[in-house]
Amino acid sequence: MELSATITSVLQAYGLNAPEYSIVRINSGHINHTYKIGTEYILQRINKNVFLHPEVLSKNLEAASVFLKQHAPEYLFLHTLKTTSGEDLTFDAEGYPWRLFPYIKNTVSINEVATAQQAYAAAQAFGQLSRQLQGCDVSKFEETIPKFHDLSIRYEQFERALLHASSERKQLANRLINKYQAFKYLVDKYVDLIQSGQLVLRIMHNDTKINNVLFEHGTDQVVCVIDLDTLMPGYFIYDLGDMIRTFVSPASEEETDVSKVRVRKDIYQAVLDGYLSEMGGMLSHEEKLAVPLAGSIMTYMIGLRFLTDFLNGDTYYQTSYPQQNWYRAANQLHLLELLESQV
Ligand code: ADP
Ligand code: GN1
Ligand code: MG
Repeated sequence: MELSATITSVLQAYGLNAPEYSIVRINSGHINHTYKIGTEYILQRINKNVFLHPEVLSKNLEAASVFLKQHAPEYLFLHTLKTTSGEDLTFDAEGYPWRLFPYIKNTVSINEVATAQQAYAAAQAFGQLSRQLQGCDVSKFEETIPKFHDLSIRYEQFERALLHASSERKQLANRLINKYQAFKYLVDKYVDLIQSGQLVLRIMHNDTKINNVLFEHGTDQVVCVIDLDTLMPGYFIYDLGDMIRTFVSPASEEETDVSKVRVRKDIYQAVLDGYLSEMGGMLSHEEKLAVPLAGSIMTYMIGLRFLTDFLNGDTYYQTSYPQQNWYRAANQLHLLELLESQV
């Protein structure tokens, strides 16, 4: 079925008449296909190759929503709308799950942090989500992607990709491969940290990059966090680290000129201050000792994932030009080198 016919029939499931709306694709995410429907809705096609059990996404959202309604009724938690038959998802003819959200008006998402105020506000918002969910039964949540942020599994996936990569891609990535291998000591640090048992399993957002926050248009105020597909058990270093990864540089992970990738110390500090303003009281003394590792672990992990995807022939992340995953991996390597030279 052609895309507009698919969207028309998906919208019908929600009782909406497609010709009444302008339909605009939003390209900022790497995983799902997102469409703005008029000024009322966000329609998303879930990537079924990434989320093999989409009903788990709905189950986790529901668990969080029920808890928050009871314990933090004022909190703006983005929940899907139901189809006319009361379902959270609807499936198209190709078996892709779709879902609908209310469009949060008068908001923007950004791909680079411009000010320390933005960094503080976004970090505070991600911290607030986990703080509000403190006390919620973690066993009510399932992993939507198993072992999502397990760095040793990500390293194994990288090694497997090396075995199966085409000689052309391996050749192109030779320098990056050697450099990423040289940072393997971070896997050991990660394993030691997890095995120490000092980190508490909490409900984390697990994808805290800066474009997963909606800012009020024209201000540095956060309206809400979005992209809750990986709202599931995890450790605080995942959220804090992914914020450091995506907030501190004035150039985003898409920048192909690595000389523009920098670590802004004031922004780094604002991330810590904003996050700890919410989570500081929750984290143990031992957890706080892990704070300096968070940025490097997540930058290494996501960089490895970009490189792995390049070696696998770009099967996971959406790309818009042939070497995009190579450039993303090179960008993240540069950021990692900067972060590691500062500890
Ligand atoms: P992906 O999982 O592919 O990253 P997201 O859920 O992050 O998809 O959505 C992609 C983009 O769509 C966001 O960065 C934001 O700009 C916009 N967006 C998503 N949901 C909403 C919403 N409810 N209201 C307004 N904008 C939204
Ligand atoms: C993906 O969906 P999006 O674009 O917010 C990815 C994250 C990576 C990020 C890197 C489910 O996030 O883990 O950190 O790309 N999400 C998934 O940009 O794999
Ligand atoms: Mg996103």
